[in-house]
Amino acid sequence: MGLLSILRKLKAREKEMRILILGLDNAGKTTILKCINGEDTSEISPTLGFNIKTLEHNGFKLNIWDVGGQKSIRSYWRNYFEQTDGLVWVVDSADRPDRMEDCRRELAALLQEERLAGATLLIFANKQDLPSARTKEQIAEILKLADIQTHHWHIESCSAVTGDRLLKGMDWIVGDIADRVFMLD
Ligand code: G3D
Repeated sequence: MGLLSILRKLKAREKEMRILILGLDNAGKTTILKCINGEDTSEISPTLGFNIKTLEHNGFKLNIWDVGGQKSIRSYWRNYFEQTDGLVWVVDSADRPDRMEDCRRELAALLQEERLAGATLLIFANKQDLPSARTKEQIAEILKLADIQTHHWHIESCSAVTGDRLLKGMDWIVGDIADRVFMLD
């Protein structure tokens, strides 16, 4: 048996997944993480370092890493790429046009990263409760998601304030990772 399949078997037994939450600062990453973890979302300070949360979802143990998105610390994202099963890319759907362009560029750069090559990608079009929020179809077009050939991807509209569709998105990413990583033996 190859080393890779042994590692997969070990991982399957633990049913553990490593998921990174990334996106520009202020996109709503920390609020999403707190919401899916069932915490009070009313008092959140901007992400300076990183948060790690471990939670159960559909029988899997998720280790979720939330790394800050300010421009000055984006270069540190790559320190967290190793062994990432899933990437959750959070978008402020009501953000300014120039920030949407930053968002497109940063995501495109991430998808070029060799260490993220195997990761499943979920895009959350967050802040749908705001009247000025773009639809997920508009976000998909701005981010040019249709061009992505290298990763399994899916976009879900959501609101971290109301909790709407967060679990639907998490179901999809956990299901896709489970199919890829745990069903190979
Ligand atoms: P980050 O971790 O990506 O940097 P945060 O983002 O989770 O800290 O959220 C940044 C701000 O956006 C917070 O507002 C937060 O309440 C708000 N926010 C997050 N998700 C939503 C959402 O779905 N809808 C709305 N309307 N706001 C959201 P403050 O005012 O605390 O800066």
